[in-house]
Amino acid sequence: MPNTSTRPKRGRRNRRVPREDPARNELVSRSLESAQQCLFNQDYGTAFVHYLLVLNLAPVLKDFASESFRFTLFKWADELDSLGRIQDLFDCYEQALELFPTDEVIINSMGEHLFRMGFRDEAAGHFHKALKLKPDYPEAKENFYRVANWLVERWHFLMLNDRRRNHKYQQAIQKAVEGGCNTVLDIGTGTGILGMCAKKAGAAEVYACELSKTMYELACEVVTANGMNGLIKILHMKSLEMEVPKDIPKRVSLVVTETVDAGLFGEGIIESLIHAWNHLLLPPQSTQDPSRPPSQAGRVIPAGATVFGMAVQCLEIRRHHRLCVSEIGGLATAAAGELHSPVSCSSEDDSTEPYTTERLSRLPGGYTPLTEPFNALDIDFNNVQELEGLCSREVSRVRLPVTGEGLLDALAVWFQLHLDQQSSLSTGPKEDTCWEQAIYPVQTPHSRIIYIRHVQPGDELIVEISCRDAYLRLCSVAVARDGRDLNAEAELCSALACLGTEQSSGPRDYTMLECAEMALLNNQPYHDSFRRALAKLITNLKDARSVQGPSQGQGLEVMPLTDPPSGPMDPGPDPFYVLDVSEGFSVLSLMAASQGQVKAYSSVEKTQHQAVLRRLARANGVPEEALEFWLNQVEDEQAVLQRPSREKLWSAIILDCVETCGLVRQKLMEKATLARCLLEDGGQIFPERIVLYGMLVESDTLLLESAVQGQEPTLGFNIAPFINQFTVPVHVFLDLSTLQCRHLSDSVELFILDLMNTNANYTNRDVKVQASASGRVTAVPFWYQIHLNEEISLSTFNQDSHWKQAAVVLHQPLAVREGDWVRLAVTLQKSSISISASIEEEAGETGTVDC
Ligand code: 44T
Repeated sequence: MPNTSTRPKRGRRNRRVPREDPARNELVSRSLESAQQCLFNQDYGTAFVHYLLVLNLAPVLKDFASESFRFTLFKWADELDSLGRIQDLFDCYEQALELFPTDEVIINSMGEHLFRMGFRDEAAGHFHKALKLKPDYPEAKENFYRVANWLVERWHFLMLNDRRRNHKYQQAIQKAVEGGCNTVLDIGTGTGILGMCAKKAGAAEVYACELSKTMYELACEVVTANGMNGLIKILHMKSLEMEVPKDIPKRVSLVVTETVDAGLFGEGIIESLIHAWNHLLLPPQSTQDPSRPPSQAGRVIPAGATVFGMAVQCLEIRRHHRLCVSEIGGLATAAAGELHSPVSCSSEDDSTEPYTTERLSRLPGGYTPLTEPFNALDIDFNNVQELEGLCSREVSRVRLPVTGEGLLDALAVWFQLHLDQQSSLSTGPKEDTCWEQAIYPVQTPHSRIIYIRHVQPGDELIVEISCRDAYLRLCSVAVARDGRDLNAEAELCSALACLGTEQSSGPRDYTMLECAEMALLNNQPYHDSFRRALAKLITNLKDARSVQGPSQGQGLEVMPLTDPPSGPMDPGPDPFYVLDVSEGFSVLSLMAASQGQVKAYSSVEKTQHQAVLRRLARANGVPEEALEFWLNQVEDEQAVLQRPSREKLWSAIILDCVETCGLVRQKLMEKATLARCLLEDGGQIFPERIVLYGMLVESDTLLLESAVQGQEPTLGFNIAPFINQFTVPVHVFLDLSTLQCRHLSDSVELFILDLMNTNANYTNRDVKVQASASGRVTAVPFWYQIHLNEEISLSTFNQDSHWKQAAVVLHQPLAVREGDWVRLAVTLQKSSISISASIEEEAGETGTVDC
């Protein structure tokens, strides 16, 4: 080692400098003192500047001061955030990362700020980096898992695992390239698979574009790993921004693309292809001059598509898109007015989407076809005039014979993608396909029209098909029975009935609710359970007050449950304070207020939603002052959990503990701990306890949705290790009742979360469960029993539930034989669950708890 004597010395001398410089040392120690003093005084901005100075001058102090430095940074960043000083906030993080470039806590925290500000990709990049630095860091893990779905949507796994689809595309591309199309552009390349097919088929030049940054980076990695670096030019841009010769040297002879969603046009394929024909593709093969060689003509794979539609009855769709109940937890709902889901085709409103997507075959409760499938549209992607004419086309009307009896809930849409003359892919509900169908729910129109929804064979359904703003729109506009338009008649009757009433003036307002909020409103067992549990609590508290005497409450007399408190002039008995901190729209506060002698606070934020609650309160005889909006009262949203007033405590706090997707809500236990301190004696948190249940299953579907299964499905290309970095072990939004799987055990209690005694909780638990059949355990689906009190509980795995279920997909499938005992090591850190499974040699008791 010839040079070691000189180089380290220089380093050592450099490092010694600060120690040898008393003035510098003095500055460091004074700044450190000031930093600590400022920190003590909660002057985080100044403390941060002092710490920066100290650590830049004396890096040896990094270990000593890192904790306080981080604390200061986070506090200062929160202040900057609330002041809207975003640039300053990120400058602070940059400075902190110069000092601590591999500090996963700082990186993760910066990600959280980025995320809150809507920079999802950047945020996810930070969570990913923090996790790479410390794979077991629970905060980063939880954050990364929550955003991975947005970075790389789960359907990428499904599409890549779909051998048939990959094979058909490959065949069509190979045929086109061998037929002479030797310059190729792959629009929306994803992982690069179609571009690689073209190259492998022998195309001379292959270009690919991808608008998502994460997918673009993945495509670059994949192409390199498959030895095609430099052979495929990948551009990180939307195809609409591409120009010849700036981005590609000349027009290409083949565009390949699969930029289609369940509704065919939702990824903008019409616009992309019009642009491609006008700017990126050679002119099409013309009928006048068929002699032009394929290398001199342009074409597109897929060549076109046929869209199908079908009217269906489906309770699951209905309860997510319209209010189906006239009473919720004792409250009449009529006064709520028109409630709409954000999916509506008839609406002129930009805030709604024309369709949602579902896999019809997996909808709990199934569906009933009300018509035969009908041909809604044919489109030729090789005909630019047709593409351009699509949006200006007249709205077409079709009359469809009704073939089944039932309630018209939705129009379902799917398509056949014609790759070329010979080969096509179908996304239909009866196909063995990974595709979902587009669902156009039939909404109650905004006007007074009473829409006839009950149809029967012999009726005719009139459906309008249009293509406004390049979205395919299907709208059922009328039902004809015996040749008469039933809706027009109903409208006329309704108009007559409303004549002279205020309703007849102009269209009525409506309020938008998310699909999950709508399903929650329709969930009667949920509201009835809360109503009973609240009534019980209030009765108990009243009893307790009457025993304790007037010192505890001003009024002694116990009011009947249904009686509202007396008017504002009469102070009446001291009310019970109830706080509902449910996320989104919730009527629980109103239900509490309707019990009488209750002052309820709702955390509903949207003014429109508050207005609905006020209308419902008025119509249900709840005095105005019995319901207040908590977020209007507290200045800081983060400080939602406070006492109702300085001298009062809450009788009940309602916490929203399980998200619709099937996961425990983030920071639930922290909230419960805080809530516990704000309760009066005998007060309660709802729910008081939640119990997690799970079971062993063998499900290939879950595997296919979570990771690319080797090289075989992807035409031999090496893609899996790259995209699988975005695998998330917990699957959300599952419909467990219709998931294709084999049950390999009974359900078993996995975990208990005690919200009334947060100290009683643990983070790890070993559970033993016996296999009831032989097979491969690939996943552990889980759900919750939510205990409002000792007697009343709700399951999140139930037909009326607005909740979906979730599942942990095991890292490696576990082979079991019937009768084997399986040990599940369950961990709940923060709010994220992880489970590993192993065969237990000896049978034993369930539930070893490790605190
Ligand atoms: N999902 C289907 C839709 N892109 C597929 O960024 C089927 C959904 C689906 N890039 C369940 C099952 C399934 N220029 O990475 C994306 C996207 C990109 C573009 C450049 C453009 N003009 C575009 C337009 C889109 O293309 C990639 C594929 S889009 C495919 C959508 C399995 N749920």
